[in-house]
Amino acid sequence: MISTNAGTAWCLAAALALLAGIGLGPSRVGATSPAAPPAGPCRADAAGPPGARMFWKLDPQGIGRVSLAAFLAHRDHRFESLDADDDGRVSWREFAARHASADAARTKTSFQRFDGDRDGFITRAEWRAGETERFERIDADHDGFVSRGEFLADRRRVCASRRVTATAAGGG
Ligand SMILES: [Ca+2]
Ligand SMILES: [Ca+2]
Repeated sequence: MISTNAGTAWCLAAALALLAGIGLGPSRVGATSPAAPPAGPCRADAAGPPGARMFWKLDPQGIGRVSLAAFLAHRDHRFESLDADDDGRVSWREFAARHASADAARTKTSFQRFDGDRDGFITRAEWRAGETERFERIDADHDGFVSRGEFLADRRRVCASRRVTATAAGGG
């Protein structure tokens, strides 16, 4: 009985720590980051969503790192949600439909990166190859795991490059 209570207490503590980590806890973060990135669709600061929330989806138990297998399992769900007609491959139409609010050129580039043989469809094998490549790029220390820090660092890089692209495209 005692050990069950202790376990419950530990879980609560872990949950609270997790909440603090994703920016829902005490507002320590606001005080220490005067130069927080501007709010927008691509916020990826280490403290707040969506970067931390994305990692939390990969690592719901709060272990702090994700294996390739776990990463691919998570990304398989994404593939299945993109494959609207359930034929086992993602067409350009299906892909574009789910990225309607994103920048069109970037969506095209992203699709082509996955569509290795350029036949206009992303197969599951192509998808996994692309996601494996992505995992390996994020895993900066090459220990076979993507840590929370590595993941957030990658989000910051991606967002920074998007801002540069947006400036180049719209800044005239
Ligand atoms: Ca399909
Ligand atoms: Ca790593």
